[in-house]
Amino acid sequence: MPNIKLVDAFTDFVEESTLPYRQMMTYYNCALMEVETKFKVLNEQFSLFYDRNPIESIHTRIKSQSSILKKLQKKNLALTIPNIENNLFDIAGVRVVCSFTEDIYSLANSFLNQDDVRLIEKKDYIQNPKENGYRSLHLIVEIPIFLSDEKKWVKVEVQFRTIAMDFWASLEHKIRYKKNLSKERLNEIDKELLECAKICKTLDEKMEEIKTGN
Ligand code: 0O2
Repeated sequence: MPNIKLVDAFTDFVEESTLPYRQMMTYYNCALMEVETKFKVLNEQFSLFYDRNPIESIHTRIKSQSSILKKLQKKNLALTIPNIENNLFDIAGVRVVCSFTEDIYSLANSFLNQDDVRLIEKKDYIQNPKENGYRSLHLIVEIPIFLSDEKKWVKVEVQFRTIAMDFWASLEHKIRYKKNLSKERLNEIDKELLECAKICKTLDEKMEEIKTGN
């Protein structure tokens, strides 16, 4: 159920700044198309050389209005277009779900080696998982989009996960945000989810071993 006050605040803001807001969102959408195409190209080339596709699926999304507002509030920032552009780097998000952990690093390297991709930040939650067990490789990059009369650099967050990492993260999100759970039950759930994250890690390692024959 969306938070009505947040939705109202955003509706007022969009109405007051219709054109700049639509322009900003169009830039993020164009950047998503560019990045998605880059990964589709890499997937094709990889399958030519190795006879298999390293990418299972690619998802793109624009951050929801209520998430944008919540994140600005968390950072104590007012709802303005410059605040969104200069402080929120995950408005445009791409999730690349890969077959094997090794594929994540090969794809990330090939992507970052492209001369029109600027790395802004890298968080490796595969090498250093979050305390709750979350694993994924996050990159914040800037890529150019070519408009009729200018070139504009736009930030995009790319999350790389294996199928097992994605399975865990998707279900964790659903389970953790279930309402009306007692503190004791939440603690139990945390422990059980951490256990599941370890099982997913073992599965990824086992699959990698089977693939390489070691
Ligand atoms: P949504 O719905 O994807 O937009 P920062 O962005 O640097 O200010 P933050 O938000 O801690 O700080 O960044 P981080 O750690 O890179 O995580 C951002 C995103 O990663 C989240 O987006 C989730 O998509 C995913 N993520 C991070 N930790 C977890 C986790 O424990 N469980 C799951 N399921 N996903 C996680 P948002 O903004 O939360 O939401």
